[in-house]
This record gives sequence, structure tokens and C-alpha cells, in this order.
Amino acid sequence: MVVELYSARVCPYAQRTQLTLLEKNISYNLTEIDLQNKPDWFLNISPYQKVPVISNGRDRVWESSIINEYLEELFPEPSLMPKEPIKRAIARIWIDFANTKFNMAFYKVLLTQDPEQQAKWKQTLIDHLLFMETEGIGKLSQGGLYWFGDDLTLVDLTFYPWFERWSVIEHYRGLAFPKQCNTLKKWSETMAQRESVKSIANEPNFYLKTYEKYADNTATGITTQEMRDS
Ligand SMILES: N[C@@H](CCC(=O)N[C@@H](CS)C(=O)NCC(=O)O)C(=O)O
Repeated sequence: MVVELYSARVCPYAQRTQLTLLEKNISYNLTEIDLQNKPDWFLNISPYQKVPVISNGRDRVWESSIINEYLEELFPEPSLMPKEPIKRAIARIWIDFANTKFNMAFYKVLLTQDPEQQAKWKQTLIDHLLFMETEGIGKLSQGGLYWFGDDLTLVDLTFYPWFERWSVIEHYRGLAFPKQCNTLKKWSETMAQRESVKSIANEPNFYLKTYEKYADNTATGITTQEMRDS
């Protein structure tokens, strides 16, 4: 059976799911959704009106982290989760951190126009990176290339799309990637070389164009509004 993926090139959440499909060698069909002009039929497919969504026969799953765990359970090889329960728990903690804290700071740095608030969010984003460096990959990787050492996991795939988009933060907000985050930087470079990542990577210019509306806070859409309101 071929999995159907509803996706958008610009979307970091959809990218994580596409990377999971690629890393697991799962056959899939991709339907690109124009998020500025969603087709009517998409509303029946996506209960939150967002990408990514996958359907697999009669199954339909949305929310990228949930989709990725569903794929992990349905297609256990190659495994993208650590084996030991405690490591699995820690992996989920970092996925949650990506979903609730890191992503928020990334969008807020762009959407916030008030200079004082913007400076506050920039600091939050830097603090998150430092925390990821010291408490996350720095402790967990134990000299390996990935968050959990030698083996790629969903944690790597979950964070990576935002690192591919760092040029946006640098260009629109003048924020350089912190020098102290050496392990994260090396990890990001390693990720950029994976075949799965290379096969769907976008150039910095693509992101500069597509994120311009976030940077001047004129973007429309459900996700942007949710970010503004939170
Ligand atoms: N929590 C969701 C977030 C998905 C999401 O926000 N997708 C955005 C694109 S990056 C979207 O489709 N937004 C629709 C809209 O803004 O109207 C997930 O992890 O899948």
C-alpha cells in the first residue's frame, strides 16, 4: 500500500514527516497543498486544515509528531526511536520541547515587530539553543553524530527543518547561530549531508522569500494566527 502525504514545501512540520518516510524507505505519493489557497477537498482530509496529513488505506493521521510515531510503529525497521524505555521517554521530551518551545521562539522572533519584545524572543531562542546544546545533544550524543549517538532518531528529524531555515533568522533579524553551540552546529552539518535531507532540501533563498511575510508580520493563515495569539 502506498502512503499518501499531503504536504507543503515551506512547512517544517511536513518536512519532518517526509524525512521519516524517506528514512524508512516507505513508498509514498506527495500532494503539494497551496497553503495560501487550499483546495476545498483538503478541508475534508485535514481536520485542522494544516499539513502534514497522511492517509494509509483507511487510516488517516495528522500532527507531524503523531504521524511519525505512527509510522515508527507501523514500519518498525529501520527503527527511529531508541530501544530503552528511559531513552524513549527522553526522546519524547525533546520532541515536545521542539513542538512547544523551540518552534514558538522561532516564529515569535519573526512575527514580533516591537523592538523590545523582539529582543526578548531573540534571547529566548538563543537560550533554547544553549539548553539543547548542554542538556540535550551535548549529554545524549556521547560523541556520536546524532542526538542519541550513532543512530538517527525522530528527534533529529524533528528539529532539523528549523536548522535548514536558520538563514531566515540571520537575514531578517541579524541573529548569528551561537558560537557556543558547537555540537548542534556539527550535528546540523551532518544532517544536511544525509541523502534523505539532500533529496528534499530547499535553498536559503527559497526560505528568505517564503518567510518574508512572517518577518514583516503580514502572513495569513491558521498557524501564524495561533502563534500571534500565544
Ligand atoms: N502541530 C502541527 C503543525 C502543522 C502546521 O502548523 N502546519 C502549517 C504549515 S507549516 C499549516 O499547514 N498551516 C495552515 C495554515 O496556516 O492555514 C504539526 O506538527 O503537524
